[in-house]
Amino acid sequence: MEGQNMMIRPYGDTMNDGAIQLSFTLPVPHSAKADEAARQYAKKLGFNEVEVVHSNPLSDKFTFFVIYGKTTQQLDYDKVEVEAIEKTMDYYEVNNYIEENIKRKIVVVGACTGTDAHTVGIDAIMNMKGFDQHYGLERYPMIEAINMGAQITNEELIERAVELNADAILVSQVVTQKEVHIQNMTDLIELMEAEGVRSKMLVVAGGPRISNKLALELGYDAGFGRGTFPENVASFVVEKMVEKKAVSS
Ligand code: B12
Repeated sequence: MEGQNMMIRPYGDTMNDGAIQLSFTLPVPHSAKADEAARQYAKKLGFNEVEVVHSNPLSDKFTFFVIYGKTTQQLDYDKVEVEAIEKTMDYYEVNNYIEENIKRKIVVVGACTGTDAHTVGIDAIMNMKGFDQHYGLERYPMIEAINMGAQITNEELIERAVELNADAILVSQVVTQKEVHIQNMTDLIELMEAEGVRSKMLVVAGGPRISNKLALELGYDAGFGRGTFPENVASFVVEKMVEKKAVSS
């Protein structure tokens, strides 16, 4: 603590020493010169007391480095604001909530869309066996969960959701190279709007680089990032359904 506000800086060996470990790859062969280039580059980034603690050739033209350095930058923690969905019910509470408030099974259709082949994220949310001891949506007695897998086109996902009269669509986007996720996520919403189905179901996105803020900006109802558990998204969906019903009735 400094003054009134809580100023923070990374912690390494001693409080507020600003010690950071970073890693990067340079497009040069592994050599003493490459190590020195990595050290100088980290200094250019503003780090002090820079040490190259590990370097390894990735190929004959690329080298990977692990660097230790110290920063003097600090942040006022009290001024940090976040748009994340933190409140959540557990597995049992979600099922009870659906029974009491929706009084029927809800239908959720999920997929990892576009050319993205990463199934593990959407499986963690939907698979019966779950993830990290948290049951996936397929396990919930009050949820009919359909996991379409990966490399599903937006058209296929919408078609399936409409066919099943889904309450919510879950979209996973893991690859973000060249902002491909933004394009793909935007296309989904535009297609749904063009087909007149956007207002009929909730649309939720997730992935390691998806934030709630980004998802809202792109026209989604919510976005979930790294470390999400199935009950986080289940809680959001069922509460939002009830909230929307209350507004429309
Ligand atoms: C396993 C893996 C693969 C496997 C995937 C196997 C499979 N069946 O899924 C294979 C080998 C096929 C693969 C391929 C590729 N991969 Co890959 N892969 C990974 C790796 C190592 C782990 C991903 C993973 O499974 N994480 C575990 C899950 C549980 O975490 P998660 O996806 O974040 O999901 C959680 C949350 O994000 C969230 N979530 C995710 N989706 C959703 C959806 C909803 C609705 C909600 C609510 C929440 C949610 O909840 C989940 C649980 O908490 C990562 C690196 C890493 N360590 O993350 C790279 C990584 C994702 N891959 C990467 C790349 C580049 C590729 C390739 C393009 C490589 C290539 N040049 O061929 C190809 C992609 C091909 C393609 N067409 O998509 C990059 C992506 C970079 C980027 N930002 O775009 C990463 C980050 C590696 C890297 N550092 O470069 N990959």
